[in-house]
Amino acid sequence: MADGSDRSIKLYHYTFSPYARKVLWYLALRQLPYAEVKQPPMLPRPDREAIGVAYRRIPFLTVGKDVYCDTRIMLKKLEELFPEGKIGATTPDGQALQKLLEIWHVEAGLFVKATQTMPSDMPILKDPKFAKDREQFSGRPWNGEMIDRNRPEALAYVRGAFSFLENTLLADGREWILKTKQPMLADIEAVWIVHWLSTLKGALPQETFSKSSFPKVFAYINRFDKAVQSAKSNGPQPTTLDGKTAADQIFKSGFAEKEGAIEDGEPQNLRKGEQVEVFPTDSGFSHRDKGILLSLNSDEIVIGLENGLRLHTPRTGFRVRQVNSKI
Ligand SMILES: N[C@@H](CCC(=O)N[C@@H](CS)C(=O)NCC(=O)O)C(=O)O
Repeated sequence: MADGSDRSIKLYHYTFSPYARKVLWYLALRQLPYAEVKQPPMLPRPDREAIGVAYRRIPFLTVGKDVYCDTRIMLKKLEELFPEGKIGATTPDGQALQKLLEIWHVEAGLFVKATQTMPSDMPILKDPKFAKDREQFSGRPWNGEMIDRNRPEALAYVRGAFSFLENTLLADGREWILKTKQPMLADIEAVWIVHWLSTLKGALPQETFSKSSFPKVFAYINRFDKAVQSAKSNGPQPTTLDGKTAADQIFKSGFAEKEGAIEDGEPQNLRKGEQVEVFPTDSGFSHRDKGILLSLNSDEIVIGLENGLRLHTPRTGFRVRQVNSKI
């Protein structure tokens, strides 16, 4: 299947990752069959090394021999590769809202603020190994004093987000963001942070985030949860693979996609076939994948790894440049 038609999905993740949940919910709502390759919450992650991927963040997804890093590219590709019954917005207004919700959560910083609502006495935050791992990941100091200092501002920011959903998008009593009959991708983009925080013990003080202050948001979270649970129980159950079996299968697979090209009008002066490195610029930036540039456009960067796999990332929030370039 070298023609771009392999459709076997594997999700590398750990279940308490809120980013991973976005993809798990998507797969459940779409009732797509997939395998899970469970990962530890911190490095080392030998399963990732086994397929030659330097990108350290969780989750990442493979479809055949194509590796997708970052949930934004995963959801976009799952929509494209499995178009029948897709749940992405179909009108320009809906697409704009879906995209702006994604940008608000990821690139405009709601996720980072949400992580700062965790109180410093949470057991995992007290583990020195975890602290060291996350310092390396974020490039910022990670200790109790810093966590306590950032928390009030983060709570104010997150309260603003609850208030925004309560008083704008959900204000007219709609069930789903795009007024559809079922939850769509726009709902995944709208709900994942408030859902995550509502389940994270100790993150949201009850006096500020009560069900009576934000009745519509809490009802929406609950409604979404039920819809996912029902889709899960009616859909295919995921299989679980160990890293070695997953790697063996991936190397034997075909590609999910045909090879792309450099888009006309591409502003960076990079040529197809040259050696580049690709890495995220917001976190996990010291883990850099190197390979041959295959395709570049405003949505996506694709490189060919030495081991034959293709690695895809979104264009925004990532840097692609010649290896050893100072730019
Ligand atoms: N923009 C990325 C962010 C992914 C991310 O930050 N994931 C967190 C887990 S929720 C992570 O990788 N944390 C560090 C780690 O587990 O190594 C995405 O959409 O996938």
